Amino acid sequence: MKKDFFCHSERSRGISYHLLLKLHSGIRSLHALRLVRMTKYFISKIHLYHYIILIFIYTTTLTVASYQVTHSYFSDSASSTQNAFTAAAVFPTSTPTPTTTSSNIVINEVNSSASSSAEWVELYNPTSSDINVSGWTILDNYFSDILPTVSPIPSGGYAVIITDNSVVNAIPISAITIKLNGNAIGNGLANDGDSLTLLDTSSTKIDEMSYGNNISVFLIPPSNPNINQTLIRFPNGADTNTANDWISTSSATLGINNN
Ligand SMILES: [Ca+2]
Ligand SMILES: [Ca+2]
Ligand SMILES: [Ca+2]
Repeated sequence: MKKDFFCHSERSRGISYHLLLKLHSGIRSLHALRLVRMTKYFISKIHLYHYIILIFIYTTTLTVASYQVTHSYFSDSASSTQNAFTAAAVFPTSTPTPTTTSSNIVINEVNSSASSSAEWVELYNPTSSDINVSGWTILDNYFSDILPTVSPIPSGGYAVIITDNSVVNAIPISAITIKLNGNAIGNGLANDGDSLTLLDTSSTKIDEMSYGNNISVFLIPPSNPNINQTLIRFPNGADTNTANDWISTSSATLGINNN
């Protein structure tokens, strides 16, 4: 009995132990299952986090790239726009075209290389109005002469100042002949250099020039012309108030256009 009891007890304990093992195993299995589920859960969460992180990184990259592209675009656009504005702003202040035509009578051609009686000075009226030069004054480096009463120089027309019409006798009819009293323009136009100044009746300086070794008007004057040459404004009537307006020519254009 005791043995039976013992045996029973032993069997009961064996069964209990077996049951405990089963229970333990079940618990372990349950824990293992939970562990697997939790692991899967965390893995899934980790994947989700990875996805979120990747999406975040991707979105951030796109945003940065978009910003860079946008920034670059506006930067280029601004530059182009600025260039356009700069160019547009320059137009109104561009270098003005120099005044190449006088608004009054100009000394247009000078024959100084001849003897005094053969010398002449051509005047040109580049304006749109006739201009009366009667009573005006012509000066060289030494003397002055008053111009006699003559017909006005027509718009675009010419006049020639002379002293001896028997020597200078090829003035075209279209030009006004202005014959001075006396035998020279001033004290004569020196071949190596002289000056000429034209004043109106109010003694206002209308035009002036110098050539050769005379620097009273131009510090660097046009060279004195050779014998049988004249000095001309070229192009005809050019007037920038510099020696560049003047050249020598062997083809005199007495009383007509210098071109
Ligand atoms: Ca002379
Ligand atoms: Ca002189
Ligand atoms: Ca001429």
